[in-house]
Amino acid sequence: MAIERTLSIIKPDAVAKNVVGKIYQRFEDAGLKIIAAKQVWLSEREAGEFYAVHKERPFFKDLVAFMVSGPVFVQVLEGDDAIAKNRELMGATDPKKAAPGTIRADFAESIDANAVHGSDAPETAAVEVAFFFPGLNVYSR
Ligand code: RTP
Ligand code: MG
Repeated sequence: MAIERTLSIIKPDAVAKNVVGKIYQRFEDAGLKIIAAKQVWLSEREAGEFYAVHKERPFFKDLVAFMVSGPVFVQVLEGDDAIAKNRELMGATDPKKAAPGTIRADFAESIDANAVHGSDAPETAAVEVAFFFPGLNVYSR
């Protein structure tokens, strides 16, 4: 399996719930290394740019409003099959449909306030990592 990097965001609801450490523990227990991390409070412009693929979707406005409602923690996870592994740890987008034991099943309230974001493919992971950590390849090792 390939060593990959993926972008993870702990969204405002989970930060407000004070479960950042519990979520980090799940990444580490699954063998994913947190190779970069920072807390940021996104502007509307940044959140809109980050989720630009969803610009035409009916939920876009609510999504952006939610993502700027408080600070988030952004991290790069590295490990074998990191993109799929992180998506598995996260669970389904709607926490009501998320498998038991996943982050969203355990910590999320609704499809809007769903605790975490994770890149969904190698192409989006590369773009999203560069969006938040432009110097990463230079400085991480
Ligand atoms: P994310 O991008 O945040 O990791 O979530 P995801 O891949 O599981 O879901 P995605 O389809 O990319 O949607 C991005 C975020 O938009 C909100 N959403 N709301 N009301 C709705 O039908 C709806 N669908 C999506 C969710 O907060 C989702 O995380
Ligand atoms: Mg997505």
